[in-house]
Amino acid sequence: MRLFVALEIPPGVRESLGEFLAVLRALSSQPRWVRTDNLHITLKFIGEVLPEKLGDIRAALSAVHSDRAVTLDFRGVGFFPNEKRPRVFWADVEASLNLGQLAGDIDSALEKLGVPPEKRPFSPHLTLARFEPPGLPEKLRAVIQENARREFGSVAAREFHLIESKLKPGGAEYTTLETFPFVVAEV
Ligand code: 2AM
Repeated sequence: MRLFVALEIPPGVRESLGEFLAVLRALSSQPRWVRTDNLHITLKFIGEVLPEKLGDIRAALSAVHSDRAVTLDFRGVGFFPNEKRPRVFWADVEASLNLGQLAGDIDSALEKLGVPPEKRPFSPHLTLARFEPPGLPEKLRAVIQENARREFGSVAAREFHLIESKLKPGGAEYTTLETFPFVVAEV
């Protein structure tokens, strides 16, 4: 089974991102737009694991905590690796410092179970579309530039989720397997 750990986004943020994506989708079908229901912030991509490992993964994740909620501000959009030959179009996430700590703790907890650790520093983002092949359709350039600092809302997150991803011809299908409240003692 293919697994990852993610934060969900609240309905208000999902709606405002959905409105923006509907405008872009109407202009061009070219990048693979992420379905609004599927938007999430990945904290750790686990990848393929044997179902027998699930119990250990759940136990490891339930031991990861933070002393306060993670605050997230969704503001602005951009491209990875750059606007010239983009592969990913994302919404920027400005997060409280404990988010990086949380992602690092999840990474370390899973490494003990044999999940390969991240090599790159954690960079929170919300993937909105994937370009295959890389390259921004001209029709989208101006409208994306006009919305480069668009606000989508904010949230205080107190739980993360273990999600199974099933790759289907129509796009990935996600199922939440377990939700982990991570705040132990809020100050
Ligand atoms: P992304 O948002 O940056 O595309 C499920 O596939 C989630 O895991 C996606 O949101 C994706 O992040 C993330 N992910 C991270 N590394 C991945 C990898 N090597 N293959 C597939 N997904 C990956």
